[in-house]
Amino acid sequence: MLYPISTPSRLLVDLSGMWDFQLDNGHGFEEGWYTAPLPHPIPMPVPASYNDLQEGEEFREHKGWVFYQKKISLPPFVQGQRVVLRCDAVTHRARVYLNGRWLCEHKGGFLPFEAELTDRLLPGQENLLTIAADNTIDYTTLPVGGKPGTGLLGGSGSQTRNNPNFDYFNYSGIIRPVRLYTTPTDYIRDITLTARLEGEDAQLCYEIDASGKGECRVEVLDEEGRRAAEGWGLSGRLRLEKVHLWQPGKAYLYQVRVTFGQDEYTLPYGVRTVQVEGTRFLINGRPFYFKGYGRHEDTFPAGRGLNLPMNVKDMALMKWQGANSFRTSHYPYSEEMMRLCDREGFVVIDETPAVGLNLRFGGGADFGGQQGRTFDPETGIQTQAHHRQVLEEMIGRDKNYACVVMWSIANEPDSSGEGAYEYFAPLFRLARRLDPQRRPCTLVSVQPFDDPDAEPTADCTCRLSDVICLNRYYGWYRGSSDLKEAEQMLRRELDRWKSLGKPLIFTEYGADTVLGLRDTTPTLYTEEYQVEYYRMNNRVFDQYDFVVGEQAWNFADFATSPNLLRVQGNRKGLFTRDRRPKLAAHYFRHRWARIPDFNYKNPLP
Ligand code: GCB
Repeated sequence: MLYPISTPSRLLVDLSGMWDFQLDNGHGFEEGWYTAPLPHPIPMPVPASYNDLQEGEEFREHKGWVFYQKKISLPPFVQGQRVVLRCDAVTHRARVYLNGRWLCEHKGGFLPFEAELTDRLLPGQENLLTIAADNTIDYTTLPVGGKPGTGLLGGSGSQTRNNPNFDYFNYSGIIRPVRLYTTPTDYIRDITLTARLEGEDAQLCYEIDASGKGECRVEVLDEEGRRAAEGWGLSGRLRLEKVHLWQPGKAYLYQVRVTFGQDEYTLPYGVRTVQVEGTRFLINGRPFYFKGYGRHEDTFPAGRGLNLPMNVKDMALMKWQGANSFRTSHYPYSEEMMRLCDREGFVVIDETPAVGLNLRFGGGADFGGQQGRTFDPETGIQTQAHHRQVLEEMIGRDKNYACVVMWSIANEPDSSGEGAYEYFAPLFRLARRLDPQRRPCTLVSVQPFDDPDAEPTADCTCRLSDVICLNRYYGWYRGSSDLKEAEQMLRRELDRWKSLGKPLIFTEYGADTVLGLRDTTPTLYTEEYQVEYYRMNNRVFDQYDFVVGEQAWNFADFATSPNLLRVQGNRKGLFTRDRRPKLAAHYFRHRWARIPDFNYKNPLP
C-alpha cells in the first residue's frame, strides 16, 4: 500500500486535529452514536492514544469501544476524482461510518487501511465521519490478551479490564494520522521495486499495479534530480549505471516517479542488497554488525500516538550513541519513522504485532501468569488467520524500504511448545513468498525458563529462522545480581548455539535502572549495575564470531500495565522516558564508537 502524499495529480487532506470523542457506554452501536453527533463528546486530539489524556483509572483502563467523530468536507472541484479515506493505525480494531452508513472495518492496530469515499462523500457539504475503535485484546488478537485474572503477576481478575499478555501499556485509539486523498479515476494502486547489483551498475525491476487505462512511464531520478533511467509499461527492468548504494549511515535515495494516465506518484527508493551467508549478515555484500536497541513508540502524554518531534530527537540520540539499527518491537512503527530511517540510513528489523503468543511465559514478563498449551486447537490461541493478515499488510506496506533488512514474525512466542513448528512454518513460507526482496526472516526467541539448559533444537527458530534472534536476561531475570554466575550461563548457552552455523543477534538484553539511583557497589536497579550488566554481556558477545549484533533492551523507559516489577513502567531504557541519558547510555556511546558497522567480526577474506 502506498504512503499517502500529495503529487501533481493527488490532493492530500490531513484530518489531524481535534475530534469529538466519547467512551462507549456499552450501547453506543445500539443507540446509533455513529448516525448523529455524539451525545456527550469531549475534545480529543488525533493522532494520539487517548489513555493518558484524561484523569482517572476508569478512563485510562477503559476496555472496549470508543467513538471518534469529525465533520469533513471537500470542495466541489474534486468531483470526478476518486476520494480515499486512509487510516494509518487504529488500535486494535476499527469500524468506520460516513453520514451514518457503514463504510469499512479493520482488525489490527498498527497497520493502515483505506476505504473509497467516491460517491459516498457529499461534495461541497458537511459529512459526518465516525471512527469507532476497540482496544479489546484476547486469544484472537495480536497482541494477545489473557483471560481475566491472568497476565502480569496474576493480572486483574476483572472482566471489564484488558489483561495484556505482554509488557507494554495497551495504548489505544487513533494513534496515527487519518487522511483523505484524491486520485484520478484511473490510478496507480501500488509500486513494487527490487534491485540486483551487476558490477558497478544495478538492474532495477519495477511492477506497477494500476487500475483503469493509461500509459505508464517510470523515471528514476538521482539525488541531484538528474534522470538516471526511464522506462515504459507496467513492468520492466531499468539499468542504473554506476549505482549509488544505500548504505547504513550513508543513505542514498533515488526518486522513482511513476505516471499512469493522469496519475503521478513518486517513491523514494534505496538500492542495497541483504543476504545471510554462513554466520554472516551481509549488507551490500559486506558483513554487518547490528548496534542498537529494541524500542517502543511510547511518549508522554501521547502514548503510542505519532510524535514526529520525538522521532527526530530519537534519531539524533541514536546517532549520537553510534547505533546503526533497531527492531520495531513489538509492532510495525509509523510510516513516518520508516521513511526517516530510509533517509537517515538506519537499519530496521521490522516486527509484526505478534506478541504474547505464549501461554507458558507471556510477552516477556508474565511471571505467575497463565499456563497452558499455547497452540492447543481447543484451549490455545486462535491467531493464525490474523497473523497471516498482519504479515501481508506489513510486507505490503514496508516492502520497498531499504532500511528494512529482516522481518520478525513474532516476539517471544512459545516457539518450543507443541505445535509451534506447525503454527510458524506456514507463516515463514508466506513471508518469504510475499517479500519481493526475499529478505531474511526470524522470530525472536524467549529465554527458556522452565529448562534453562534446553537444547537450541527444541526451539523451532532453529529450523525456520535465517538469523537467530535471542532475548536473554543473564544477570537480570536469570542470575540477577550475580554477574559471574550469569556470565557462565550465557557462555554455556552460546556454546550450544555455535554448531548451528547461523548468525545470531541479541535482540534484547537489559536491566531495570532508575535514573539517579547510584551506588559504589553496583546493586540491582542502580545505574552502575546496568553498566556492569552490559559490560559483562558485551564481553561475552565479543568472543563469539557468530554473534553479529547487540540490541539493548530498551532504548528508553516506557509505560506498562501496573505491576510489582514495574516502577511506573519498564525502566530498562538507556534513556529515561523523557530522553535523559543514564550512565549506560554513555557507556554504549563509548563502546559503539569503536565498533564499525562492517567487518567487526568475520571479515570477508
Ligand atoms: C522481554 C519482552 C519485552 C519486555 C522485556 C522485559 O523479553 O520481549 O517486551 O519488556 O522482556 O523488560 O521484561
